[in-house]
Amino acid sequence: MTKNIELINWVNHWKEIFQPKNIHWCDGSEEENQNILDSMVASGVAIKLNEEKKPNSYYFQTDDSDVARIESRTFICSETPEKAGPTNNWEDPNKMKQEMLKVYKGAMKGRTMYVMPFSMGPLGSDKSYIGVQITDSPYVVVHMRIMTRMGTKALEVLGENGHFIPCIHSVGYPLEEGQKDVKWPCRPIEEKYICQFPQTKEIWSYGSGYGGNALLGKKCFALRIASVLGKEEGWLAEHMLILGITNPKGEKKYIAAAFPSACGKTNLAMLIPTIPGWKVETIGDDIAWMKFGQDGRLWAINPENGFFGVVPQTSISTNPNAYLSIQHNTLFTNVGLTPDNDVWWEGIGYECPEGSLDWKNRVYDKNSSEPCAQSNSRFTAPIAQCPATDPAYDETNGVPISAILFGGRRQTTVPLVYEAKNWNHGVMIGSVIGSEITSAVIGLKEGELRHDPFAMKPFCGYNMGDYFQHWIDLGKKTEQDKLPKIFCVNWFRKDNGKWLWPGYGENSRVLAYIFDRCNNEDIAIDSPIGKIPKPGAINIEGLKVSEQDMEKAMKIDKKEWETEIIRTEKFYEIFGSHLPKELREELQTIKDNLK
Ligand code: SAT
Ligand code: MN
Repeated sequence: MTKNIELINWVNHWKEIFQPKNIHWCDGSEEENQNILDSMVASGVAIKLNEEKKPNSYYFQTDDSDVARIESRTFICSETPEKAGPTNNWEDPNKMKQEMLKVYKGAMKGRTMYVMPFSMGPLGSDKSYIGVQITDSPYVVVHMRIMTRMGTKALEVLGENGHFIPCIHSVGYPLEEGQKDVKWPCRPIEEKYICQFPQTKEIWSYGSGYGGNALLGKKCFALRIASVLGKEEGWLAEHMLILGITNPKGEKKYIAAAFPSACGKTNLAMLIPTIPGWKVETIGDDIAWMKFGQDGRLWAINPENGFFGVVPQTSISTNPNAYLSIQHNTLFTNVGLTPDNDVWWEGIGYECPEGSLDWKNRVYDKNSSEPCAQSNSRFTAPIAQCPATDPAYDETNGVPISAILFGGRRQTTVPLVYEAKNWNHGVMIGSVIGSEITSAVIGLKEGELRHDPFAMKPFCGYNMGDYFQHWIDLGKKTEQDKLPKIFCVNWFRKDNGKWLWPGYGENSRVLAYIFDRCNNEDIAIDSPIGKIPKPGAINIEGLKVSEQDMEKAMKIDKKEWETEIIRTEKFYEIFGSHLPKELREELQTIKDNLK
């Protein structure tokens, strides 16, 4: 086991509070994993899928109240509300701890308390961090084993004197003597807590067993807490995919990209280029940690070791690499189950077999208005088994980033691609990304823009205005030509209700343009909002996109941009004095350019 006194004391401390039946130190081995899976199958929590169709894969259904991250129950417990900023829920750290200790007391009675040491990032990398999560959920253990480097090896990296990020988790469902367990123990929504303590770098979670609420290495650690570490230590923890792209000459570059949810981040990370001779490989589909290297460039690692992806609409045609990644060694949650113990979901590419069960375990009725797979149903699979995995995904140094992309789902205004004139301008672009509301959302009108700065709105562990400032400040730490170039992309522009750009694999054409710009090829021209491709610079050979459509996809409409600027000014108001003056200046420049 471990000689790390801090860890031993910490585990003993929580044992007293949680009062579990026993303690299990996770070694992360194949054998341990199989034992835990077998016991979940025996108790009816998991179903082993058809060994011929989905070898070594398992199926889970959650409680109705436990199907997604719950932002209303996610708290940033900084010393003051100002430190959490206008985009976070703030709670007083001491008050919150008192409140949670009440529910934590005895919360693991009748259950096993698992202790999971894990590394976010390649084992032993100077860009990685060690965490230890305590949990009473075996579901969480088998998921953390895929999503992180979990077990003895992480404990070895921690060593005798190493420090770890403490992550506390309980589903909040103690079992009294003789009490029968339920299939998915958790608490009702209003009794769940997902708390980050930025000052002490702790994570306390209670009442949920699902996704980012419970797999604490992911959003809680790798984004909310890591963003604070990054601010303090001079690096970036971002909600970004990382991909490698190779041109026909064999030259390779790496790109990181941030998009709000439901904009196809996993699809872009695993894209199969349609243009001959180009190759895209995946380093990660969700999170990037970026630090300056000795050479003054930004180097990125993916702190995760697996994919936790949305299942519906994943098929061999929409995302072949994702589809092939989840044919074995995969955990499925809240999808449909076929009579021969295979999985099914909307958009899988074939009819639902008769007699399948939906995610609520009812026989699926094709005529029902409810889907068979829950809309946020997930697959969990190791990165290494994606056919397009980049060999550098486990590289301790990470990969040098040449370009950063920001995007959103915008039907109007934003062209297919444009380039920031400089770093600060790029920071401005990242600060105002968002998606238009497509169907009515409570409190927002259709067509209204929902801002999601840097796609970090639910994931920034401190004041978002200070986060913008951190980005600005980092841009001063190296020579300008060593910084990644920043681009804005929009695959979703429409004309008369019809998409102007085909998207998916064809996005490789835009990536190829970006690649060539990173080699400073003379293929861009100035526009009021940034640099745009010269006519013909994006290869549309063999596409059904006409020159006129291309013009519309690239159009910069003065009226639309005036509206955009008014929206931005209004949005910036919420940050008050925390908004960097550089962002106001960049906005003013665009305003002047449009005159
Ligand atoms: O549940 S997660 O936070 O891991 C996934 C997501 O919401 O992006
Ligand atoms: Mn995400």
